[in-house]
Amino acid sequence: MNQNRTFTMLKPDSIEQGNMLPILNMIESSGFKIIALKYKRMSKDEAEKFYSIHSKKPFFNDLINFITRGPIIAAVLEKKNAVEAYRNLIGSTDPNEAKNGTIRKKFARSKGENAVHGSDSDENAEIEINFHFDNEEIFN
Ligand code: 3AN
Repeated sequence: MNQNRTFTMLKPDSIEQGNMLPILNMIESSGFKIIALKYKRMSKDEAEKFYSIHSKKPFFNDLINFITRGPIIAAVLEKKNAVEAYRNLIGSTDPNEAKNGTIRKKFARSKGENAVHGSDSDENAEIEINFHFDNEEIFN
């Protein structure tokens, strides 16, 4: 398993609020190399597959409606211990609990609309990378 890669998604709220470049800038200036990048809108079908782990949660419908309401940026990031390093950079799911200096503290408005996604394990990073990218779309 590749411990040096993670997957991120800039969610529709980030794009709507004009935070695409500031967030990508924070990612790069924190030492992550962006080795794949895609601007796309997820279909409901894709979103339900991507978030299938949450399908029984009470917020599932809201999550699917939110994530499909506009385009997202999908990216593969490279850094040593990428998953943990990126979870530290994005901060807690709830922006009220996120530490100063994190992406969610700066850009997220709520637990539902929380600016970015970051993989939570090496195993899920591989699954999420493969979900959004073909091998030839990744540059490293
Ligand atoms: P994280 O994105 O920090 O890994 P998860 O995996 O617990 O958090 O949740 C996945 C996504 O589901 C979150 N990014 C958020 O958008 C949404 N979510 C989680 N908990 C809630 C909640 N209580 N209410 C609304 N949306 C939620």
